[in-house]
Amino acid sequence: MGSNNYAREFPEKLTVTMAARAAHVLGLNSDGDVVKPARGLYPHQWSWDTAFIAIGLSAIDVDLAYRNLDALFTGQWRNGMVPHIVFDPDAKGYFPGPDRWACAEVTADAPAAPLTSGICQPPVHAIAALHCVRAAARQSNSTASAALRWAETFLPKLLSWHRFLVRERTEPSTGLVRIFHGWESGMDNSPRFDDPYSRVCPGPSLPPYERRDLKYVSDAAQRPTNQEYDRYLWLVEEAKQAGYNQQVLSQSSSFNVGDVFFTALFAAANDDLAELAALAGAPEVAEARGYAERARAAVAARTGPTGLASDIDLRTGEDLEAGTIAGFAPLIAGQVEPHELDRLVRLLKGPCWAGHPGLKWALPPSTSPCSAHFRPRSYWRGPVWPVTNWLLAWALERAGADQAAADLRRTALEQVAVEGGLAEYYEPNTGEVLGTVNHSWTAAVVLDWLCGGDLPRPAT
Ligand code: 2M8
Repeated sequence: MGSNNYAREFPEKLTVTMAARAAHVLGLNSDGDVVKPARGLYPHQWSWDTAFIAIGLSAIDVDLAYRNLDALFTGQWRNGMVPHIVFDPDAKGYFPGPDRWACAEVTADAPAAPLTSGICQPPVHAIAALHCVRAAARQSNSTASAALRWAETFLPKLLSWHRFLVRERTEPSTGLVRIFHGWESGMDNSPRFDDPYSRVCPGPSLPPYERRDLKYVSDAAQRPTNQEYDRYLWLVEEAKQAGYNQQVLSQSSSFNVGDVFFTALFAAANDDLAELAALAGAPEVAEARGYAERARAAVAARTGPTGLASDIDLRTGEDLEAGTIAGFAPLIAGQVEPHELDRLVRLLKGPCWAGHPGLKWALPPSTSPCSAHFRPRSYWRGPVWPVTNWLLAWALERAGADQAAADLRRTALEQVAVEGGLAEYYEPNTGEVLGTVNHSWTAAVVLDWLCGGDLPRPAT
């Protein structure tokens, strides 16, 4: 079992070439120790990207993995929030940059340095931290003890982040983590959010702006539309207006969604936080387990008769059923019953997902090809993302569905090997590389698949 088995199934030369290339891309996207998502398009440090980057780095340089996580958390807010972007003062060219967010001017919760954005992203950092500690434990006795020392320093930061999500973001009646911006989901323009976004109405006071992202992709159709960008920027204005106060935003934000995928990742991250706390001999094991159970229950309550879960628009109470990959939240949340696991695996491999006859590779697109919302070239509306393949394969393996996990990883690696590039996302019907071609989280998951170690199975 384990992700490094995969390398044994690939021709050695190809494995070495791909691993070297992945490591090269991480180097290419680094400024000093900090690995950014991509030169040009994403020149700052992103929150959940950093966690995946650390997972990849842990296979080759675990200290560098810790340094990336630590660097991200230098931007942690006083209320515990880990912002979705920590800005590099020397990197220009990304919009919206720190001036537009104006966080430190608007709230004392935000640090004055480094400057950050004012929203967050899925909390996968505890998953990354545990992954790094396990990688270090396999390497040598001295890396194992260094890992525990690092975990002791990182644990309070993780706890403060998770407590923020419980205190400030957990919606009491559903138990779901609420998000105030589609960017917080990480799946920016997913059709999951079309209905809530239709109720975001940019006013005349929206300051003018110039998009920078379109300079870095060959075809604007691969990115969100201008109308979507107006809404994204309007929500930034609303958040500033609320002084980034989470309680105010929960009343005032015109985008307020209970996000099942975010909540599922929060459940999984709390399981891993509990394990990290246990390893470090810290007293917060039960606290993290409690958060995990509550988040898992919230996802379960949103799971319909198909076995897939749906988000809820907390402004209107509307169920948001859009046939997206976020529906697999119950698999991500963990501890699924065997019959539910069977059903989820069948769905994932079935004709509306990885088994759809039109697909070039048997990999789940970000939106089901059976959905009316499926757009194969448009960002989170249809393309295949290696990073979501990693999450699903990881969750399958954790649930004991080893064969399904191995199939998903093998196909995902074949896609990257054959189509070329370490692309941000791939066109599902043709395999064409889309977005940026040297994307760090793609490189990171490839490195983990090829060089990462066995995952110890939790005791059942
Ligand atoms: C994408 O999002 C950013 C905004 O945060 C953008 O489009 O400018 C998403 O894919 C997000 O999930 C990812 O973290 C980020 C950097 O890779 O890019």
